[in-house]
Amino acid sequence: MSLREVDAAVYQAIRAEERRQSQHLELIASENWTSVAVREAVGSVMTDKYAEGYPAHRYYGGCENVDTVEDLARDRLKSLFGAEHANVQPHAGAPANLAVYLTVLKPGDTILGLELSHGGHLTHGSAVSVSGQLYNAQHYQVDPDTERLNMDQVRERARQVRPAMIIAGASAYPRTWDFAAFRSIADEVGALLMVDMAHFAGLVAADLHPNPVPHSDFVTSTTHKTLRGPRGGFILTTQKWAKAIDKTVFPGLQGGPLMHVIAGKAVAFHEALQPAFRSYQAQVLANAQALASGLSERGLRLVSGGTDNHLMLVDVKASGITGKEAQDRLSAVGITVNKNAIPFDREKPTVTSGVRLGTPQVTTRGLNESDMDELADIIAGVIRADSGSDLQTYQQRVKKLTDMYPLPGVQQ
Ligand code: DSN
Repeated sequence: MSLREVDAAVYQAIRAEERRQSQHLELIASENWTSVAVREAVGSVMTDKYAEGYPAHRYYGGCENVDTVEDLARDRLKSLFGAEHANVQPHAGAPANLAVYLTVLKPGDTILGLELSHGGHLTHGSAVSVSGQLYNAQHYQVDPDTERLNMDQVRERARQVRPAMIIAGASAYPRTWDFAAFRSIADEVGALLMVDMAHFAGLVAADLHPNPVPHSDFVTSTTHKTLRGPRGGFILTTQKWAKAIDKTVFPGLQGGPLMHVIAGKAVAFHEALQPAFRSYQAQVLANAQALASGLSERGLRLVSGGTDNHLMLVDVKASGITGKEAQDRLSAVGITVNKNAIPFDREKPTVTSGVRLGTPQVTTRGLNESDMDELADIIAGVIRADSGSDLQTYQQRVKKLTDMYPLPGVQQ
C-alpha cells in the first residue's frame, strides 16, 4: 500500500513541505535540493539492513550489498578530497565532530575554535554543547575593524591558551579560510588541527575553495549543504588516525550505520565528481557575488563588506530592525532565511541583529546573476519597508521567480 493510503496525515505533510519548498525561495545557507537519484537511494530498502561494523568486517550476515555502497561512498569521497581515509558513518556533523574529539582528547583538554557569535558552530566549544562541557573551550574572534579573521590574532590567542586542538570552520563566516596558516599555528603550539568544512565542502570538491585535507589531522563535514547530498556527516583523516577514528564512530559512539543514507551519500559523491558539479558551484559563487553587490548597492551593510563563498551576513540593525523581524518579514513574502548573530551582536541569539543568506539552493533551482539583482531589490525593499506596510507586490515578484524556476523533479 502506498504512503497516501497507509498514512494520509504524513503523506499530506510531505506534499505540503514539497509545495512550501517549491513556492518559497530558500536562502538558508546550509540547505539545498537533492537530486531525484539521491532521494531514491535514501528511500530504498537499504534502510532495512543492520550492518554494524565496516565493509567486510560486519557483525551481521547479508551485508554484501551494503558493503558495495559503503565502499563506493568511501572511495568516491577519498578521491573527491584527496584524503587517505574516510568514514562515512556519522549520522550528522555533530557526531562527526564529537567522534574526532573523543578519539584524541581527554576531558578537560583545551580546544580553540571560532566564537559562536562570530560565525562559529555550537559543536566547536559552545557552553550549551557537550564540546564546551567536556573540554576547556577557548575561542578566537574576528577582527573588530575588518570582521575577518586576522591570523596574527589567532596565533596570539593560541599562544595564550596552548590548545590540544585547534578547530577551523564555521556556520556563518563569509570569507576564505587560510588552512596553511592554521597548520603553522597548530604546529607552533603543539596542537592537532581539525577543520569542519560543512558549509563550503561543495566549493572544495569543485576546487573553488582551498582544500583543508593536506593541512589537517581531521576534516569533518555534513553532506547536505553545498555538497548537495542527503542529511548526514563524514570524517576524513590520515592513515595514522584511521583505525582509531573508525573505532570511535563504531562501536564507540554509534550503532548500526544508516545504510540508506550512506547509499544517498555515495550517489551525491558520484554527482560531485562530474564536471557539471563544478559549473554548479561556480554559479553558486557568481550568484553570491551578485546578491552581495545588489544588496550593498541598495545600501545594506554586509558583515566584512561582502563574501568570498556561498553565504553572506546582512547587518539589518543598521537598517533599523532586528534579525528576527527581518526573518519574519522575508518569510511573509516567500523568502526563507535565518536570523543570525553578527560579530559583537548585542541582541539575544533568539533575536539577533542579522540575517544569513546563501545561494546553494536557489542556484540548484536555476536562478542566475540577473535574478540575484531582482532578489536583492526585493530583500532590500522588504527590510526597509515601514512596519505595517503592504508587502503584497514583493510577494508577487517572488512568485514570478518561483514560477519561472520550478524545483527539478517537482510536479507543480
Ligand atoms: N545548522 C547548520 C547551519 O545552519 O549552518 C550548522 O550545523
